[in-house]
Amino acid sequence: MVQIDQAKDVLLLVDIQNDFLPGGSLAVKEGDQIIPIVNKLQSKFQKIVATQDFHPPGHKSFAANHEGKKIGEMIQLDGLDQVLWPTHCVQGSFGSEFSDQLEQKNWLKIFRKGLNENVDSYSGFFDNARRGDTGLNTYLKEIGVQRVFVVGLALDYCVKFTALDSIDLGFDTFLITDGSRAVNLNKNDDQLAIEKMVAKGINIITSQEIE
Ligand code: VGL
Ligand code: ZN
Repeated sequence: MVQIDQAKDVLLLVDIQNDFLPGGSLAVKEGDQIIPIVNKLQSKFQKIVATQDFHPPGHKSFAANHEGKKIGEMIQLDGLDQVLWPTHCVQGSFGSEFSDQLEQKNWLKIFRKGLNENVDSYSGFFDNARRGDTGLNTYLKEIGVQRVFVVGLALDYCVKFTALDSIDLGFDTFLITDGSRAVNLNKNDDQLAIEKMVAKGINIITSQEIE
């Protein structure tokens, strides 16, 4: 079992937004099933923060913004490999909002990402080029956080990159598997994501192990 220390532990909710839920434009299979689990977890933490994918309509990760390109195709964006996504989480749209089933009343702060249309931003800490910083690292350190517990969508993109940055930044990091689901553009992406996280020293646990 993992005992929560209210002073040092934070629950980090990654992109639990309508577009990543069934019916959304970039729906993650069974994404809605994490919500009751995440709500129950929230009752165990005093420190809770959330990230929000929040793109301008012209964001270059959208296939619709590249003539003749299809969803799932790879392009080069400022020297980085970029997979093209359906238009999602556009600033101000319903899809960009958090699920109304998600308890939101105890959140300390929301960190938005993906605002620069020229670079994608999977991690809640930095953009994919590692130029832009959301302020999440500084904030967590300011409030005394030492351990980060990550849940959300999608396991093989934003959850994975957020957890990898978290451990790199010196936080003892936990991925809560039943509080997360993967896109699985390629089957087994969820397994590969977990293997990568384990290799970096991230603890893989279930919500049942938290007391
Ligand atoms: C995400 C793809 C594009 C995510 C965000 O939240 O995992 N995936 N934008
Ligand atoms: Zn996005």
